[in-house]
Amino acid sequence: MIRILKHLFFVAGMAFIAVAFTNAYFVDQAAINNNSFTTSTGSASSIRLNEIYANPINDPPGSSNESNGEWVELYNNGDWAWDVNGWKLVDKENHTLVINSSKTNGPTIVPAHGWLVVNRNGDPDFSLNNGDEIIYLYSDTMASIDNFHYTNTTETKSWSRRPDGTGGWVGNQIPTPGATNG
Ligand SMILES: [Ca+2]
Ligand SMILES: [Ca+2]
Repeated sequence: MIRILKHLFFVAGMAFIAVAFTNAYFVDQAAINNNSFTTSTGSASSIRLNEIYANPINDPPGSSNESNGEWVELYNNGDWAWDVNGWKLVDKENHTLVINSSKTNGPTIVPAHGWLVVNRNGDPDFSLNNGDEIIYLYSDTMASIDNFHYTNTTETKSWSRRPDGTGGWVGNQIPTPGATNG
């Protein structure tokens, strides 16, 4: 009888250990799967230049000052929000605008499948030429993310990717800062 009880305890113990290992395996697999999911969908390369508003009405009217009206919209193709604090916009003359809350007028997060507007906000160096211009987007570590070259603009109209984030660039668009293009 004692032998049978010992045998039963042994079997129950082995079963308990087996279940414990199985659970551990599934937990690890979930962690691994989750990790690879994060890596494949949360990427700086998901961020794109999406809309450029280079030719606003002069402020004040009659002047040539556009430093408070120009902006660049970013779009996030990914499934995870991305913080672009410290990222840089660089123009053809190699002038840099550092993206921070003073340029986004708030958080510096580009939501998943969402937009973030970066305003020039009076920056004295960086500018969006109304004629020939190349705008480059760099990460905070100066990784090249995206760029766009245009040769002309129309006052109060924008250059826009259509559709957002993935499409080609189209000029003479009605501006849609922080919202879908077109
Ligand atoms: Ca301009
Ligand atoms: Ca837009």
